Amino acid sequence: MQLTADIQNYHFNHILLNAAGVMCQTSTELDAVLASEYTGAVVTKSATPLVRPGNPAPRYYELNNGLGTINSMGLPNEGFDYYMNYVSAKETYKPIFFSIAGLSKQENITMLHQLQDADFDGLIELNLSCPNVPGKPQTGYDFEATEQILTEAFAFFKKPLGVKLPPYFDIVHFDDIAAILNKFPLAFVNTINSIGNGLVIDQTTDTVVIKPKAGFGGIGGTLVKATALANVRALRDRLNTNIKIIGTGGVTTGRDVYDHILCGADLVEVGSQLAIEGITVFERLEKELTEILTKKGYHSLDDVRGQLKIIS
Ligand code: RRO
Repeated sequence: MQLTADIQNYHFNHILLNAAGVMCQTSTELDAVLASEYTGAVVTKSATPLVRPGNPAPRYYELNNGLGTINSMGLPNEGFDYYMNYVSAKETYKPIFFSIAGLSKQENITMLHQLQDADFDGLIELNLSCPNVPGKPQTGYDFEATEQILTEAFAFFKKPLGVKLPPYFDIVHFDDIAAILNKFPLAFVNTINSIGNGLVIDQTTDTVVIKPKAGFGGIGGTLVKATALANVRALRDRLNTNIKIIGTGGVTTGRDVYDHILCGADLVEVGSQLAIEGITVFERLEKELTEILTKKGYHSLDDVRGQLKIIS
């Protein structure tokens, strides 16, 4: 079974990879994702210009019964130069996504200039949707700011650039964000980041489960699958066909991967379940996906991608 995908000139031998933030902060973790036989690529932890420790602990919590996760990591990362050194030294046939999340437009533009000038030949993911830095709203919910940063970026940036988006919840917001994104030669759109500012309560102690922001944090895992699928589907329907879609959110089984592809995803990322299960999740998910495709008599993902049926 061929489980492959392409974004511009980049070929992916497998469609699964980590979601930014999970198993990708250190070179050891990045190496582990690249070394898995079942990943098609790796994405780095979103970088800021300088190293950041992130928010105080506890800042990550797994809900009971595999429902999902809440996090308020607060962008802990080793700093832009660390990831630049990593990708520059790395010899791998797998594409690398270099994720950046500056705390201001200027920080993002500065990092994009550095990426433009470097001999890094992978893809770049501009994270417009971190929900967890106190005092910093998610750019992806500010349509004017989103258009502004993309206008400034594409004035000079020539490498394959995509954006990581927050989830949208209203049809008019799908329409509006797609209209903006379609103005730019984006290589891909990654949807969704965690659902921002959820709240989880410990029933024994009546206390929030994470410390930052009085317990508010980004929700991932099974709880967000329906929202993730809706965003993949809505954006696939609205975006130019040359903008590829990375589906992220709620992937814990091969069926979840299949559903993302049905909605139009080209690649599928695993966040919470990778954190919970570890690197072997990729093998399990690919095997479960292959079983579903075989049972249905499909030979390629092209038979499935975007083929979601609706009730007439
Ligand atoms: O580091 C984080 O708190 C974080 C980031 Br940058 C993000 O984009 N999404 C998320 O759930 N957590």
